[in-house]
Amino acid sequence: MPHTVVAERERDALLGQGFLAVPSLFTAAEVAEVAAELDRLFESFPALPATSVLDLGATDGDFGADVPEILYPSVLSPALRRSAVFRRSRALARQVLGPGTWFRFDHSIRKPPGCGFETVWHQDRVHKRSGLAERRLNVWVPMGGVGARDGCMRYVPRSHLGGVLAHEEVPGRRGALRTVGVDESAAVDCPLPVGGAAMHLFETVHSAHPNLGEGTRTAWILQFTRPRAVVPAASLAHQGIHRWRTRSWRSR
Ligand SMILES: O=C(O)CCC(=O)C(=O)O
Repeated sequence: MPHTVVAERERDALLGQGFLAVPSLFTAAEVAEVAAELDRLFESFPALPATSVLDLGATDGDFGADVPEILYPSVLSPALRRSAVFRRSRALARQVLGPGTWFRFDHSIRKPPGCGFETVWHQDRVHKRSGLAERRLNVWVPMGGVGARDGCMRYVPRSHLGGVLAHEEVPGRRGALRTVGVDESAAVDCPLPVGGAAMHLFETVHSAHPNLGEGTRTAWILQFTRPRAVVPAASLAHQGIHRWRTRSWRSR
């Protein structure tokens, strides 16, 4: 595993701006291996355990038809955890956040062709209930090339420096909390070719475009944490609970 995954100046840019897009972290074959696992899981979406699935679309939409999301796909499909994409993402997170950085969580969000739902502006930290000090990094890996038309990520530069901002519920959208008053004119789109990844910190204000393109947009999102404690008890407990809840599905 490479010790240095991105150049030091890229690391500095990520820490300074709160996000970074890297066009070539993985080979197309490495991404294809992950895409095949995620496709297999999305094909089984209606049969997945209830604790493993969400839909980020309309509250009155058909569940799973708008913006299906799978929680902890790497628990449902352990091959993902062994993939080169996982291993290099973890090495990258350790390079950025430092030694003692652990895998926290993964999920996958799919936007079918013509999906008109943006992922609303938010800070990931707003979803963390405990106020424990820790740093987190998300590595967002698209399964194909993406631009603004087909659902790439977008970020507000330096928005990680202003603390946790006010968020509001979004009428008609499932589970969405939106940052209040985002200045979209300051936002930066991060289009990526296949093999690229976009990264952001826990406090960075971000969103993803709707997918108005012809292809399906699927992203695998890996989150890493550097907790203050040597052993990240909360991360391990969270993963353990999810393993327990999905045990019957995995043993089929
Ligand atoms: O893939 C998306 O639509 C949004 C991803 C996201 O919000 C995240 O990685 O934190």
